[in-house]
Amino acid sequence: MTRPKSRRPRSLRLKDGRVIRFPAVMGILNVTPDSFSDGGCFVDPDRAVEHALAMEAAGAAIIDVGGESTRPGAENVPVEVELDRVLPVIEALRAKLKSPISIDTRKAVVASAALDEGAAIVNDVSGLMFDRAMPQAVARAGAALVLMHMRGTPATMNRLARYRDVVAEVRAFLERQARAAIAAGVRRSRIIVDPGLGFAQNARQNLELMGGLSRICALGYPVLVGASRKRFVRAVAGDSESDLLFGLAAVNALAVAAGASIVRVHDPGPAAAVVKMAVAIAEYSRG
Ligand code: HH2
Repeated sequence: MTRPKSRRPRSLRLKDGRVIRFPAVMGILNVTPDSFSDGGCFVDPDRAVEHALAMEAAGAAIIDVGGESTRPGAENVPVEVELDRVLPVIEALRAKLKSPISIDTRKAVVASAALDEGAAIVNDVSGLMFDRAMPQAVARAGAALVLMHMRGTPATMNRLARYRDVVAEVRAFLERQARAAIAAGVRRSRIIVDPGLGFAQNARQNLELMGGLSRICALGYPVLVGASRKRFVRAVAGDSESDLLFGLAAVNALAVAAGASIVRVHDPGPAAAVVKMAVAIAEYSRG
C-alpha cells in the first residue's frame, strides 16, 4: 500500500548537522526552585544531568533546560542567577547527550551563553517581545528558535486573556514574529512556533487553540505544543497523576493529528508512545 504524502514539516537541520525528525518529543528540565510542577527537583546539577539522560533514553529528542519559572505570577529572575542555574548543567550535558539542548529563556545574554556552552535551540516564551537583542543573538549563532505566543509577563499575563478570535490572533502574532526573526537573520528553516498554551489564555481559550491548531500549522513552520501538567488539562481531565497523564496523552495525540511537530513534556516515555501511535494514524488520514 502506498502512503499518502504528508504536508507536515518532516525535520529540522541544526547548524551542527544534527537532524531532529518530526514529530519529536521535547523533555523538560527545569533547574529552578519554583517551577509549577517540578520546582526544586533538579537544582542539583548531578540530578539534572541524570534526569536529562533518563529522558533521552525514554524518547526525548530535545532536552529543554530552563532556569526561570514562567508560571503565572512568577517574578523575573536576575541574569546572573539564571546563568548560574543553567550553564553548569548544559556544560555537563554537552558531552553526555546525543540529543540537542534547547535553552528556555527570554534573555539574549542567557541565550548566547547557553549557545556558546553547547545548546543549539533557543526557546523564547516571550516570542521575542522581552529582549530586543534576542533575534540577533540567535541569528549570530545560527541557532534554531522557538517563538511562543504570550502577552505581558508571567506576572501580568492572566489579566490579558481577552481575544475576539484567539486562534487568529495567536496565529497573526506568530507569523509576525517569525518574519521579524527572519529579517534579523534567523534561518526560516530553523524557526518553530508555539501557541503558548496557558500563557495569557484561560482554559476555554486553550481548548479553542487546540481545536484550531491546524490553522496555526498551516503557517508552514513546525509547531510545538506544551500542555504538560498545565491547569487546563487538570480542569478538564481531573487532578490525579493518571488523569493528568491521560489528559495530556489526548492533547498530544490530537496535536500530532492536527500537524504539530513537537510536544514538550515532563514525562517523555508515555509521550513518545502517544506520538508514535498518532503519527502512524495521521500518515493515513491526510490524503
Ligand atoms: N511552557 C512552560 C515553559 N516553557 N516553552 C514553550 N515553548 N512552550 C510552553 O508551553 C512552555 C514553555 C511552562 O511549563 P514548565 O516549564 O513546566 O513550568 P515553569 O515555567 O514554571 O518552569
